[in-house]
Order: sequence, then structure tokens, then C-alpha cells
Amino acid sequence: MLRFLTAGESHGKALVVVVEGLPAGLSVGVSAIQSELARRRLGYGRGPRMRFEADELQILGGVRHGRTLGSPVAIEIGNSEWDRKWTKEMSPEPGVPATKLTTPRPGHADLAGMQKYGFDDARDVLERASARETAARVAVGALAKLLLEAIGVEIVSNVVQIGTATARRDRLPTAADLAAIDASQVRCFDPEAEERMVEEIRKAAKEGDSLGGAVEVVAHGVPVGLGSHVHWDRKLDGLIGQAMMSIQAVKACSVGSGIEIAELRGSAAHDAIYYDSASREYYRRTWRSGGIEGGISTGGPVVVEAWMKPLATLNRPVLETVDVTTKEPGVSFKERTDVTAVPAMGVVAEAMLAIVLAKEALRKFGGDSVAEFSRNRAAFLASLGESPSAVH
Ligand code: EPS
Repeated sequence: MLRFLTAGESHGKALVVVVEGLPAGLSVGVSAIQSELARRRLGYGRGPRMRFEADELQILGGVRHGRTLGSPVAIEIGNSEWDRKWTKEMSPEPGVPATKLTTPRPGHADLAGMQKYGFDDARDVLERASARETAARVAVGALAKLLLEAIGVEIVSNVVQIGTATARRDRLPTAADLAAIDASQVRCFDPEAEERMVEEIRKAAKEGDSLGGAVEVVAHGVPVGLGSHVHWDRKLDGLIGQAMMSIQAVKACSVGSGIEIAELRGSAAHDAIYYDSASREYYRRTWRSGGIEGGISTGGPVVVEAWMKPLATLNRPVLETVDVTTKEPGVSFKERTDVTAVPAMGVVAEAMLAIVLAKEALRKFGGDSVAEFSRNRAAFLASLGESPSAVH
């Protein structure tokens, strides 16, 4: 089973991640992981940290001469500011912080986390709640993407909303569009919407405010048969939902036309089934179900949307709160922050979708080596072609 654990605080020395369950023989280069981390730093509206954060990366185990060994892969991602700024405040040695953050930010994990863990300093919570942790997830996602590439799965995301600015969505982006999307200032596929999004960010920045938005994530080439209808916790859409909702600040997620479909009639809402006798494959002309029916992938594109709330840290602290020491009313503390992190969230959402799909593909096809994994997948698909009725 593919699984991973991350550790590390936003301003700690480093993030570390251990990934277990990757088959042997996967070609892994530091540069493939680095470039995914660099994509996560993209986006107009990110704060100053993303300009100097280099995401220094080291593979500490599980990879030899550029190939996985089947053993756990360990990765460390250093924080650029550690030596210069944080060795005292974030020291693991016994001691006390120079300053305590006692006015929790509404919308952040601060207050509930302080109450739950018995802290009187919001930093004890926010350091781990921070979206910095997503750098480690993106590193895992890079490995998952490499594994999925071996079976022809490609994942692409694009920003479809920032604040009130929404993008046209007349076709699903493919991997061929990724370079253009990444070149957009806000990772948006629609140049006209990009302009409105940038303008909205510029305005919010001027007012010291923050913005939320939405991304669309699409996986092409997902084989039929990932996930299952037999148990609630094996449904592919359920697993994807959990993965998306676990991304910091994401408050909603939909699969396919998940929201619009509710107002359609059944006769118009579903993806009709066709059969191509030349390729001996079933296919659909629409993807309203987001490539998932009954919790099982159908073989069509898996289409997911994730919505992010505006960041809870503002450059102009106006949110009312209470000082946890004096119980006096106040405003939440000011921290260096982003105006919006929606473009970065798209890259994180790609990683999370890749991780879920890789895990489910490994569960379906198995294999201790990549060769065995991809052989098993080919044999399964061939078996469907030989006896198409077996899928009913
Ligand atoms: C974050 C606040 C900012 C972001 C950070 C997430 O960090 P800082 O307070 O150090 O300026 O830059 O995101 C990352 C560091 C990252 O790598 O994405 C927060 O409060 O969640």
C-alpha cells in the first residue's frame, strides 16, 4: 500500500517525508521533484517568502542511481530562512519563545488548536497548520506522477476562479496545455479571465486583503476499475474528496459536474455509454460523472474541482478576535502572508489526486517493480478487450 508521513513546521529547519509502497525500478531524479516544487511556488499574489524560498531538496533514502529500490523513500526539504531567522524561536531545545502570539486569527487553526492541545501561543499550532506542509505533499505527488506516467496517466490543473473572477470552461485541459497554464500569472487557461483575476488580486493586495478561489484538476488516461462500490471507504470519489479537503484552506470539492448536475433531470445528467468495436472499448462523450461511477473509475477523464477560502492571515489585520491571555477584544495578529494561494493550491491538488490514483492503481494492479505493475495493468485491460461483456 502506498502511504506517506510528513513532519516539519513552516519555519522549522526542514520538512521531511517518508513514502512507503513505491515499487522498485521507478526512475526518479531530484530535478523531477524540484520542478514540481517550483511549480507550487508560482502564482501572482503569493507573498515574499515564495520569492526567496528555494525548497532545497535531498533524497535521503530509497533511491539508488536514479531508481527506486522498493524501500521507503525519504526526502528532506530545507527551509531557506532557518539559519538566518528562526533557530531561536523554533528551536527544539528547551526554552521559551521571545514573543507569544495570543490573538488567534479567525479562520485559521489557531484558537481551536490552542484549546485542543493546551497551548497559550498560537505559533505552537500555526507552524504545522501552515500550507508550507504542502511542499512535502508535492514531493510525494511528484513520485506518484512518475509512477502514473508508467501507465499512461497524466494530471493537469488550472485555476478557474479567484475571488469573483471566473474562467470559461469549454474544454478540459490536457497535459499539452500545462506549459501554457504554468506560464499564466495565475495558472489560468483562459487569458481573458487571467486579466480579471490579476486585477482582483491587485485590488485585494492594495487593501491588505486576501482572496479564495477554485481549481479544476483533471487526470487523463485513468484506467477503468480504480476504487470500488463495495465499501464506503473504497469509493474513488470518496478518497479523492478526503484528499482534496485535507488541503489547507480547501472548504469544498466536487467531482465532474457535481454541483450543476443537481438541477438537471436524470435524462440529461448522465454520461451515455457507447462502444467502439475497432478498439473494443466503451466510451462516453461527456464527463459529467467526472470519470467515476459507483465509486469506480470508468476509464474517462477524472475531473475534480476544489474551492479554497480566502487566507485567514491578512496584511491589514481587521478580523475581530480575543486575546487569549487577557480575554480582551482585539484584532488578529499580522503575519507576512500571501494575497492568494489558489494557483499553488492547483499544484497541490494535482499532487493529492496523483497520490490517490497511484495508491488505488497499486491496489488494483499490484507489483513489486514498475515493470510488474505495468504488465499487470496491461493484462487487465487486455482481458477486458477479449471479453467486453465481463465489465457488465
Ligand atoms: C503561510 C504563510 C506564508 C506562506 C506559506 C504559508 O509563509 P510565511 O509566513 O513564512 O511568509 O509563504 O507558504 C509556504 C511557506 C509555502 O511553502 O507554501 C501560512 O500561514 O499558511
